[in-house]
Amino acid sequence: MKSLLDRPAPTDAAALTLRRGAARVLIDNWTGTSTVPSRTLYPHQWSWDSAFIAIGLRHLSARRAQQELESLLAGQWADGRIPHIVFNPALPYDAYFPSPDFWRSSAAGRAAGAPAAAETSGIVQPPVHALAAWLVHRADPVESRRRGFLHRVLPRLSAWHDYLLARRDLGGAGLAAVVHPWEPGMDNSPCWDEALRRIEPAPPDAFQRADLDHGHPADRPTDLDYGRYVRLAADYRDAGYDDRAARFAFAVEDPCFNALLIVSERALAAMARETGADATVHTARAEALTRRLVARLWDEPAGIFRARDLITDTLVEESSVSGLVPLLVPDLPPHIVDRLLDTLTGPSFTAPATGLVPSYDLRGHAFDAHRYWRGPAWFNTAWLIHQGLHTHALDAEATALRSAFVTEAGATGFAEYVDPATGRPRGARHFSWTAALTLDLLC
Ligand code: 9WN
Repeated sequence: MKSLLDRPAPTDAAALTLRRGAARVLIDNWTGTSTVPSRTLYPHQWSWDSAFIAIGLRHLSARRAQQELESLLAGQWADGRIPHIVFNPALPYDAYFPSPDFWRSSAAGRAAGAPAAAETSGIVQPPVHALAAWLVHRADPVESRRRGFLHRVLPRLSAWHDYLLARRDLGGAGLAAVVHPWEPGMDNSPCWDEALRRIEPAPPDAFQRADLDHGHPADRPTDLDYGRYVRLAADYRDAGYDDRAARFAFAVEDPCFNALLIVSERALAAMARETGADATVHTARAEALTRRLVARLWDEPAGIFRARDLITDTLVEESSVSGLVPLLVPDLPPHIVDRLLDTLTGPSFTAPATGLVPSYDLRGHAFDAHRYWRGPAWFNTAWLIHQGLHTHALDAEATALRSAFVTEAGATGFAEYVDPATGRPRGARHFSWTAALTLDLLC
């Protein structure tokens, strides 16, 4: 983490222009209390987006970065979950689907502790928040202490992790499970295809997509995917978002999600030490989670971490960028780091034209260069892998990835994702986490 704070300021004119462009995106996408991922496609507040955005915002205003995280935490449920969307009440319901009248959090989620004052979704996203909070604190410790930032967020972030480790340990082996493809943040990854085939889709006339008003159909999940997303979310809602009562038809242990939990537990330990609280519980959790991640999700012959489908209790034989993100974990066995590096730099994940990391195996049977999480290269996962490379002192590889990131982010107008073979932008432009993480790499 220290390396994030030690980088030299940009020195040349191109970097300064890029920095200004990235700052402009974050200013334009700021609503007054938080930042939308995109003014068109995603006009509310998203959970892991806000964490990545805060990591970049801290270079513009530590105060605003704190606000970004605290506004998200205002939507936290009493059971500890941080919902994946906090809705902006000023927007009409047709601005995004599924809208508040689908999730009905304040009514359907009342027993699970949904807030009465805000409408949110009922599912979660990867736990990047504690890592983000610690980096935000480190950016301006004086301002952070003055506002009591860590004292305010530490109990909430601890409750969030407690929720994941207690209520979401659906496999009973000490890892957190996701119960909807939106939860790992990689909606239509081929990793979920087999599990989703078991789900009866909601009928097409039961819902109206809003994403196709702003996104190209070839870049987005299909209608069949949406039918299944709707079915799973509606079933969870109808069970009162109660993790003990719900009968999950989709339950997966995802490597990226759990790697982020480990790194965020380590961040909680750092925050606890800083505030004079007990850090040992978080350190012990991070160590135990690391052992379980390796025991349950490492695929030695494949040289990558894999998702575990808890309904069949088998590893999913698809290679996605999620399986490379555990490079972030500092105390991985050295031979696993070596194998991950081989996989990252091998033919499945080396996109020569861009130098970015595709979201799915370039040689995989389901690879699609345009369709969302089925091949395009994303900037948040590139940033995570960049951090992982530095964590293991793979500085030359980290520098190469950083340079590819900054070049492509600038050339594409801060695109949501790019075709890894051509570098052409796909999805939304002026996308907040792309801009925020560019700023972070430039500062
Ligand atoms: C559903 C906001 C989010 C990201 C996810 C990305 C996409 C939403 C959607 O956009 O998901 O949550 O409507 O497709 O997959 O990672 O957080 O940027």
